Amino acid sequence: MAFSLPDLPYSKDAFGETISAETFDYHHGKHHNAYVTKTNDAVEGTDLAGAKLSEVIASAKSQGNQGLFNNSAQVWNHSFYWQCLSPEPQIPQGKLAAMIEDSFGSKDEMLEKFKAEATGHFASGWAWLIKNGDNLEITSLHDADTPVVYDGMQPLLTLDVWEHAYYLDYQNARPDYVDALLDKAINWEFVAKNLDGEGVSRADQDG
Ligand code: MN3
Repeated sequence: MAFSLPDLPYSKDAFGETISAETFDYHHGKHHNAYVTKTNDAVEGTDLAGAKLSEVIASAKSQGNQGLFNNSAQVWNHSFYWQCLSPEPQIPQGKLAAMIEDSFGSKDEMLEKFKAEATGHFASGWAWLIKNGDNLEITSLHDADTPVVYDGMQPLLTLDVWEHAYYLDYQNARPDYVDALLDKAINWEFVAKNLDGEGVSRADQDG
């Protein structure tokens, strides 16, 4: 067995101009797929062959294997990101809505903070809404770095802020991409599900 490229949970043209089919062709079909291929090539014939994706990421980190860490973490990050998107606009409901109010004051304040983090993050990386104990927090991580390897960072929601995530549709206008997705393309049902602390498992896979 080896890792595989997960199918998108919607059709590539489901988001119209917000995220074009061409972006999915490249971002999912080329970039994400390349991370899968490179991870498989790196673990083949090693004692990590057959390990779960999350185990490969943690092992690469502890061994200081930056190449394997980058590729395997990007497999997980993208697998999680696709699930954070919904072609049908949603709003946070129930327990998630209450926790957002407790942690940020209001949904709008949370979205403003998330936007500031995502647009202000220098160069490539990922913006995150995470659960830390009973609090929700917003942060960002550089390059391929991932909540998978941090205690106290239970992943709820991410936006990819690498240029390849938005360049075809928004060119260099990262704020427009972040605005558009936060406004009409977030799967808040998926975000709410991750309040159980099992978010890492939702983008994990067997090797
Ligand atoms: Mn990406």
